[in-house]
Amino acid sequence: MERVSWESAWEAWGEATADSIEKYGPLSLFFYRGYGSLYFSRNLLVNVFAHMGGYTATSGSLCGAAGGAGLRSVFGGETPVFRPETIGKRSRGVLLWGRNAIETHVHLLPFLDMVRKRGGEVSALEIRRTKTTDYADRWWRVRPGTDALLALLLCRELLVRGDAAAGWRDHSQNPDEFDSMARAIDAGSALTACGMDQKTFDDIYMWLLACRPVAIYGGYGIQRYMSGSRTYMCLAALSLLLGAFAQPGGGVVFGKDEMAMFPWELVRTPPVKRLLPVAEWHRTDFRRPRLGAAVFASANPAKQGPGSGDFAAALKDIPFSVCLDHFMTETAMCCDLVLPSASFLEEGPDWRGSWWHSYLLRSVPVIEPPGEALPDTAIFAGLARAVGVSCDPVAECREMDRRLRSDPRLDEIAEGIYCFDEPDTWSQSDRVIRLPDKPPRFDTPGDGAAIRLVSVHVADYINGQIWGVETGGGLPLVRLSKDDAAGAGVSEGDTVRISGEQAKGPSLQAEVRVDTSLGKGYCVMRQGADDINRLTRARSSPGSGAPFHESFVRIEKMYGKSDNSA
Ligand SMILES: Nc1nc2c(c(=O)[nH]1)N[C@H]1C(S)=C(S)[C@@H](COP(=O)(O)OP(=O)(O)OC[C@H]3O[C@@H](n4cnc5c(=O)[nH]c(N)nc54)[C@H](O)[C@@H]3O)O[C@H]1N2
Ligand SMILES: Nc1nc2c(c(=O)[nH]1)N[C@H]1C(S)=C(S)[C@@H](COP(=O)(O)OP(=O)(O)OC[C@H]3O[C@@H](n4cnc5c(=O)[nH]c(N)nc54)[C@H](O)[C@@H]3O)O[C@H]1N2
Ligand SMILES: [Mo]
Repeated sequence: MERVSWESAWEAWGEATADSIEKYGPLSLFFYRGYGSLYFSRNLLVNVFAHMGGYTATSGSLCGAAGGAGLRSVFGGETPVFRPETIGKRSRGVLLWGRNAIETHVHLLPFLDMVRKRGGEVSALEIRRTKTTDYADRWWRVRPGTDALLALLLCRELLVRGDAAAGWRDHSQNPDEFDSMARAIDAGSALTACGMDQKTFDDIYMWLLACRPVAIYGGYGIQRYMSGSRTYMCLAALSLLLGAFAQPGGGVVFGKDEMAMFPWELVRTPPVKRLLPVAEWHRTDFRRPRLGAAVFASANPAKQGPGSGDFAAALKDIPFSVCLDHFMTETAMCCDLVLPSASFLEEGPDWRGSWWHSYLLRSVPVIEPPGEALPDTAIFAGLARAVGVSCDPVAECREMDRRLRSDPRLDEIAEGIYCFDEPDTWSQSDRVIRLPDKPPRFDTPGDGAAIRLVSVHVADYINGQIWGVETGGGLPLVRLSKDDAAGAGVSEGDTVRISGEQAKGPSLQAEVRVDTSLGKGYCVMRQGADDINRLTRARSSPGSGAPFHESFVRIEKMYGKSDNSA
């Protein structure tokens, strides 16, 4: 890396951009934007490319795209809203369905306390013991990737026993279709596929009946499977049968549109545009027609994207690449030009919505950016100048600020804090939704040598960011059930090699923890650990999601614990 001035950086970037357009057309400009920053102004950056004739961007997300798509398909394209206040005031039961709230979403705790103070209960459905299962009043274990099936089995039971909420049919476009589909499921083999015994199933069922209205608080892990969007459709169906829309406090909670109040009219429609699925854009077949200049902003796909081992090679095929970040990330290391971005405290006025509450924040700079760092809007304004297009994201951001400040729907309740009256979709008594019409495909657990790799979020990291976190310098840990540890001939403390499905594929070393709370056939590691995404497969699930957990690995012993210490 060589230090350059801003002027020469913009000049090089501008030249590469103009060159790419001339040789391969505007679709050769690639903009990969992640969620490192949720500032509204980030939506305006593409205007610079729209002025140049078009661009290629990514579809979906590495995060909640699959689940979100499932819920939108049920709600006719709309993202449903479930306000946390409704949980606190109205829900009697909260089922944390694969949501490790105590680890990743502690701001939910005051609302869970409110539920408990009113005599309600909190339960969890998990594939392992977590801080959240310890916190919950009770928890049940399900086999990874079978939640859609379990939800449908619960629907079937409600229908067969006549326990479904009165009037549920009035809230559905296709009640008959759903009813016969659910009843047709073979309960015995489906329960085996879910890795559950009848007693556990009955316990969940009775809890749901006793704790209505139930907020099913879904997680992100449960949608990192090929069935991810279907899982959320089935959770919505279960909520409906339990009485959602009849009484506030029941429904599915899973993020919401944090850009709901953004003035979308400020985003220019490009003459041409192409979307590549975010989880596998770097596969060769997706890069035709070719990409000539790529920009990565607020994202670290070289570490956080599935199949990350192929990222560097894909970039070698792109003549010019740029990364905007605060840090020298794995992605930045692969790029030709690295541009220092100001952080959220150093820029603005800018705005943010939220994926869970209904407030907007207007943020102003409180400190100067260090060194020569600039806000992303100013960095893109420099590119526009270098290419000679008249587009200024800094001015557009000011216009956005002006519009939002004068938006009559927003009420400033404290300095920089605005609230708006966001309707709670699940509490609307006139709602009609579309239920899933096909059962999820399911297999019965086999005893293949390869086991599923599930990676989970942890409080110590912020996604892929572990700057400043003490990792101890040791090997990453891999958690295995007793059976799988015995099957691989390893025990607690051993060092193992974990390799992907293909022979000679990438591998990494890890230290074994035997976790008696796990079922057979899967292992658990922390997401954000170095190289873990070399083992995950780059493919897309419906809704352009990233099914990280549909990856299988082989585990071989390298050294025993005592060899290690010796
Ligand atoms: N401190 C901190 N907070 C964070 C983050 C962070 O990195 N650090 N990341 C943020 C982001 S971007 C996200 S998306 C969220 C993620 O928040 P969560 O959804 O809570 O996190 P995950 O670990 O992805 O998944 C939650 C749980 O799902 C379980 N699970 C996996 N597969 C299955 C399954 O098939 N069925 C069931 N029932 N359970 C399953 C896992 O064991 C895991 O405990 O957290 C956010 N909050
Ligand atoms: N194996 C596995 N992989 C996963 C997951 C998993 O569970 N398992 N979880 C997935 C999930 S849920 C998510 S959300 C993704 C996260 O994937 P990414 O969004 O790619 O990951 P981050 O590490 O959060 O990277 C965001 C980057 O943005 C930078 N940044 C922050 N603010 C700004 C800004 O204002 N401007 C600019 N230019 N940069 C900024 C940060 O420094 C950081 O480097 O990871 C996914 N990857
Ligand atoms: Mo995420």
